[in-house]
Amino acid sequence: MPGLENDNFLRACRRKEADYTPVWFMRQAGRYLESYRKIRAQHDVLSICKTPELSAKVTVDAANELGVDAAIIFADIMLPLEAMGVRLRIVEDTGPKIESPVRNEDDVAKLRDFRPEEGVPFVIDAIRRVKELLEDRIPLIGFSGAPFTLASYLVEGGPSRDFTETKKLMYARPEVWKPLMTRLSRMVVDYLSAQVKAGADAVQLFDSWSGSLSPVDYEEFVLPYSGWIFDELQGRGIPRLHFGVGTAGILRMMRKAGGDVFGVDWRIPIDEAWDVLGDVGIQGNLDPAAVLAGPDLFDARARDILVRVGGRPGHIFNLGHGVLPETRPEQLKRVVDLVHRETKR
Ligand code: 1CP
Repeated sequence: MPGLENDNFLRACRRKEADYTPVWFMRQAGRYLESYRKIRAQHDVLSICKTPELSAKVTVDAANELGVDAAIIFADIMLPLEAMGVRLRIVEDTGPKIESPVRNEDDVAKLRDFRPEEGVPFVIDAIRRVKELLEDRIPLIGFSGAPFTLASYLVEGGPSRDFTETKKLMYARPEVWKPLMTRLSRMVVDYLSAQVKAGADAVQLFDSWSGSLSPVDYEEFVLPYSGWIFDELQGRGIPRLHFGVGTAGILRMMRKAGGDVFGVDWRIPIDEAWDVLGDVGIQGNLDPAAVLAGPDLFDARARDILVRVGGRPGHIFNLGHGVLPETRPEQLKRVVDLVHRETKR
C-alpha cells in the first residue's frame, strides 16, 4: 500500500514477507478498555456508531493503546439492517434484538433498498475521519456481517444457540430464503464497496455463525451468496478477509466461497486449518479465554501458534473470536509484544 508507515498487515494479507507477524484483535475496541468505558458511560453502542467523531475516536484509541498493526472501524453488523428498515435495539450483555423477526415473503419484500450514503452516512464519515486520524500509520479494516449471519439475527429475532428458526426457513421456504439472502448479499457488496471508496484498506466478512451449518447445507444455502460477494469484491486491490466461528468442518466450502485471508477459531490447530485452506492467508486461532489465564499459559499458546505456522508468509496473529469483556488490556499488549518480538525478521 503506497504511503503506509506500517503495511505489515496488508503484506501478510497478500502472503508477502513482512518485517514481523502483524497482530490485530477482533473487537479490539470494547468495554475491556478504560477509554471505551468512559465514552460508553455516556452513550449506548448504537449512538457511538452513529456519531462519527466518537466511533473514529474509539477505533483509533484502541489501535494506539494496543500497538496493533491494523485498526478496525467501530461499527456493528446490525447498522445496515436498520438502514433497510429493520427496527432493532442492542440489549446490554446479550446483543441485538429485532422488533419483528423476518419470517415470510412479505417481511422480505418490506425491506428497503440499501444506499450506503443515505442509510449509514455515519459509517462512511467515520472511516474518512479514522483515515485522517491514523495519518497512514497503520491500515484500516472495514467490515460487514455476512448474509447467513445477518439472516440468522433477522429470522431468530436475536442471538441464538442452535439457529432452529433460521434452518427451518432455509430448508423449507426457498421462496423466503432466496430473496432474503439475495437482498442481503447486494447490501453487503454495496456497503463494503462504499467503505473501500471512503478509504478502508481491507474488508472482513463476519460470517460468525456459519459454523453452525453442515458442509452440504453451507454449500447449498450459503456458498452461492457469500461466493457472489467475494467475486464482486475481487480485483479492487483490497484484501478480502473471511471469518467464522466453529468452521473446522466447512473450511473447504468457505474457501470455495472466496477470500484472501481466512479467520479460524481455536477448535482446529492452525497448521491443519492452513493445510485444508491451501494458498491463502490465515488469521486467528488463539482462544480469547486463554488471554484471561496467567501469562505462562497464554505465552505458551501464542508460541504454539507461531511454531505451527513456522514463519510462513500470510500469517496474521489474532484471536479466534472477539476479545472477552473481562480481558485485561495489558495481557493483549503482552501478546502483541511477544508476537512482534519473536517473529522479527
Ligand atoms: O455495550 C457494548 O459495548 C456491547 C458490545 C458491542 C460492541 C462493542 C456490540 C453489541 N457491538 C459492538 C461493536 C462491534 N460489533 C464491533 C466493533 C468492535 C471492534 O472490533 O473493535 C464489531 C466488529 C462488531 C461486529 C459484530 N456485532 C458481530 C461479528 C463479530 C463477532 O463477534 O462474531 C456480531 C455477531 C455482532 C452482533 C452483536 N452486537 C453486539 C453484540 C454483543 C453482538 C453479538 C451477539 C451474539 O453473541 O449473538
